Amino acid sequence: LFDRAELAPADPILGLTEAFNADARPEKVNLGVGVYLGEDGKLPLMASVREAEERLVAQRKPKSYLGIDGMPAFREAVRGLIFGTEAQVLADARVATVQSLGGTGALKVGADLLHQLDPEATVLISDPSWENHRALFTRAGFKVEAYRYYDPEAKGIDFDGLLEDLRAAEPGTIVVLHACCHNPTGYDLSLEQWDQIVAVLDERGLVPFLDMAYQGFGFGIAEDGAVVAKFVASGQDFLLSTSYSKSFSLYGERIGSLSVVLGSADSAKRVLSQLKITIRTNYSNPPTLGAALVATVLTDPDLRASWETELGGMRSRIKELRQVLVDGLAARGIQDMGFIAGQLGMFSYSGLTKDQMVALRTEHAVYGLDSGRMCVAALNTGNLDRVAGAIASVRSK
Ligand code: PLP
Ligand code: TYF
Repeated sequence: LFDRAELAPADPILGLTEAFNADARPEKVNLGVGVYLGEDGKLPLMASVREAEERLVAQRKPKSYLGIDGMPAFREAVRGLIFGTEAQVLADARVATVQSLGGTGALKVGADLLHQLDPEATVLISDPSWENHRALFTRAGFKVEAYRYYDPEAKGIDFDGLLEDLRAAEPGTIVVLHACCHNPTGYDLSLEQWDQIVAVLDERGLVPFLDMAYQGFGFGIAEDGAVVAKFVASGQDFLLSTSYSKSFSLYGERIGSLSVVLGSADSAKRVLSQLKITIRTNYSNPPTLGAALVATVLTDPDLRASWETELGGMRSRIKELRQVLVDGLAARGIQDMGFIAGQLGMFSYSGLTKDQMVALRTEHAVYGLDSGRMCVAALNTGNLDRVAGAIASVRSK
């Protein structure tokens, strides 16, 4: 039987980290995986999260099972964060929300639900998108295609192409959209452009699946979440996956949520029952710690304020790092990479070619993706000069 198992290629992003770890050069820099690192080059434990964990440990609670859909206090808190505590759609009980194993788990539970309801539907993802979008929806049984998004000439979004591709999609097509901080390009739609997208999705009877993995890393928590309210206001059904991996620096706790917004409380009840079957037959119920930490931070006023300040600090530091990189490149005669400063979130689509990215890795021990994507959130004052020098060097060849 197992002779039939072929050797699968490594995940293009996580596989790079393995290569990085095996690299003996002390000056190496990992700009591959999307992880925010502090000035010391290490993964931060946020003070608000640490305090919440200390309080939880002090309680010495027994470790019972959670419900299939997760911790009620967590679901309540994140629904407030995503939709607004006073949102009418919540009061109307039109949202089905489950706790998930990170943003990835939310996408997979959502994909499984959709596949059960409409196995013939096509899924559209952005060109380019997070690598795992294609793999995950393909594995869930869907045919996956792409809509135009990035325009390399304009260093921005091909908005006309995007609209055209959405208008041409069959009704019932599932459209995966990055709510903010587009991975990998760093280019987001303006609010006016979102209005047009929301309208086209509605008119064409498409099924929006918003993926929000970086809330708070673009312009702010409320600003980055504004697109959610636009979808709610449009009255169409949609799915929303969220991740707290980055915004709470809780990568390994695997904490996220999936919400499905529907037209009636009855639909929400039926959909929730189906989501629970998907979860039950995969991993029964989710783990507790990440949910308890996020719920504690969001509901305690002091911890909440501290978390918002810390997240704001990460956001503004990334912006500074972008600018220092642009300045460092300019000082080395590279004048045409100023766009890095204006991109949003953790990533920069640098425009470097695959050959240049390989040269960065082999000659300079600077690891980024072959697509040219670099995680600017892993830069610090200690490695910025080297990275700028390395980019300038591969550009001059
Ligand atoms: N969606 C996007 C666009 C991402 O960049 C990520 C990154 O990790 C995820 C989903 C998955 O989030 P998580 O690590 O919480 O599973
Ligand atoms: O794009 C990234 O780097 C992050 C982290 O299979 C990640 O989203 C990368 C690959 C993967 C899971 C998470």
